[in-house]
Amino acid sequence: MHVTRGFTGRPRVPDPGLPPGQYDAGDTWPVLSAEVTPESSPADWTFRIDGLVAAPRTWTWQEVDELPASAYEGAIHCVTSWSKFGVRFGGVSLDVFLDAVRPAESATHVVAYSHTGYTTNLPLADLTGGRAWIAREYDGRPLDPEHGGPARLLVPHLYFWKSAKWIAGIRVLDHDEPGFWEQNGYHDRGDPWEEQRYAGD
Ligand SMILES: Nc1nc2c(c(=O)[nH]1)N[C@H]1C(S)=C(S)[C@@H](COP(=O)(O)O)O[C@H]1N2
Ligand SMILES: [Mo]
Repeated sequence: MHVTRGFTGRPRVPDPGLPPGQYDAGDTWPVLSAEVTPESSPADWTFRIDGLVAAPRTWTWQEVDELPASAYEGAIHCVTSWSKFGVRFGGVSLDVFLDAVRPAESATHVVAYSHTGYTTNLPLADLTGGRAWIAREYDGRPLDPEHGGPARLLVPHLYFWKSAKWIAGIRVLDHDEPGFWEQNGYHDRGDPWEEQRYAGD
């Protein structure tokens, strides 16, 4: 009997963990950087939250060591269409930092910025509820410099461009202020499940 190829084997059902238009990059982890990887060590790294907060503050690496650590295990989704499953980041939840600085009632958005000058904007709500981290470890090891080490923002429920590498700080605002990619045609929020890739999607 003749069997047409393509009708045998596993049906091509999309992976339920894969957002629309994404593919599984498997074990690879592409590096996407607009900047040259900076030389930055834990000794000179700092993280600041200011803007519309009651108690603006800067943390050193050692001060972050004192905060309760938590992990993210799951997937990340890049707008260039690769997704990576089974990633394991260690860090500190943004909830811990935001509780310390106390955002004003009027606060609605943030701009996250890197030590290199990269910026990305997010609704403040996307940084709360145990969904965002200052990540310092990957697979139990220090985060590689090319992946944003010593520390990066990690917001895995949004496209990965929101996860600013070499994170330096977060400015809390009462309005939305588009960041680097958002000023260059990318979507303001970037929800991979809604396929919010470009402005207007
Ligand atoms: N500082 C900085 N952060 C950044 C970027 C960048 O160019 N500079 N690229 C973003 C994009 S588009 C993606 S997909 C991820 C890539 O992270 P990776 O290189 O660890 O895969 O970082 C995001 N954060
Ligand atoms: Mo990306």
